[in-house]
Amino acid sequence: MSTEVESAQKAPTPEVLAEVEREHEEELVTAGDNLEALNRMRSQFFGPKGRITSLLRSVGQLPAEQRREAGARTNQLKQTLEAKLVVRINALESVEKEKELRRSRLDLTLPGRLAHPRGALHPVNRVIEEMVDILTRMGFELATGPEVELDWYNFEALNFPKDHPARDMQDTFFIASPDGKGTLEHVLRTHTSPVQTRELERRGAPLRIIAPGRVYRCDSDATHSPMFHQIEGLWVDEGVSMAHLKGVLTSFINALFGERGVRFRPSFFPFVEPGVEVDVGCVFCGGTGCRVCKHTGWMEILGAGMVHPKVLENCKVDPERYTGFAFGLGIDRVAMQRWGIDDLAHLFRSDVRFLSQL
Ligand code: 2U9
Repeated sequence: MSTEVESAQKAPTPEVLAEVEREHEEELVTAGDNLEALNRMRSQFFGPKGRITSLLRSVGQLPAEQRREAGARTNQLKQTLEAKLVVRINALESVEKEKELRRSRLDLTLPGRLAHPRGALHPVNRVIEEMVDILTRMGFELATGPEVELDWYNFEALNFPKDHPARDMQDTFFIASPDGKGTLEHVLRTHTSPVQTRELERRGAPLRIIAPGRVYRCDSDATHSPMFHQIEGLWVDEGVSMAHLKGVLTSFINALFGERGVRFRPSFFPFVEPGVEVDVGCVFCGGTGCRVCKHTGWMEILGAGMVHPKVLENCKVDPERYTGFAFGLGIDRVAMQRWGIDDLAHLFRSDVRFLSQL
């Protein structure tokens, strides 16, 4: 390939123009479909320092009588050669553009790239749904209530004595009254029992309800969280007895854990009389004894009892006519047992890496 300087010094004689044309032809063949090479050629021949541009400039150096013809010839050649080049460049550019359009064409039928991965119910909600499903099939209705409660519905109506440890600041979150005075009248509910005291007072007997939900206690370690979940049940009607309590709870536990044995032990809660604690045959060892059940073969699962007559009275239900039983259990503990979770906090961290393993 000859340099720009070399041709700049030549005058545009027919021989020089023929040589330039031949070179242009050769380089056009060499460049082929290479767009970059063709563009380079364009500036080498027709750019400000290009060979044809230099030839045009050198027309002025020719004797006056030759200038006109040499100028016309050179211009004619410039137009012919540049047109050839531009046609090729344009054709290649439109092929490239077409290719690019094909590459970037929008397919509106494709699923969105930012589609959210499918989620799943939280393990606690899965257990709640399962329990609610079992109990509603037994005729219990779902009830809900406030999480900020009055002392009356959370403690007093349930026969908690004034000096009961649960009423201590160490155990319960007390909420300041709107005037800022510490009247100790509002608490974060420590169990879902106030849902039942409210419903019993509002709707009276007969009543068969369950109350799942969040509850709050001043407690925090590997097995206790300041917020956890409970489900409670209450059945009040004429003639409800301990036999109903045992029958309903045995069916409930069998449906939840499979038939592995149920055991009732006497216990005490201020809102029931008599009170019981209910165990299920250990789900880990099947009853032979292991570390989880502390080698007893049993796992404590819920508390229950016949509703204390004083509680019925506090809820404006006649204890001479009606009797009832109630039960309560922690939902998080059941979820921990079911999926072998060793730290309660895992349930409340909302870490998808953990939750998606369940
Ligand atoms: C009314 C009358 C009685 C609800 C009951 C229990 C027994 C019980 C604990 C289990 C583990 C709470 O999560 S836990 O710490 N609950 O043992 N709860 S009877 O008794 C009621 C409720 C409402 C009107």
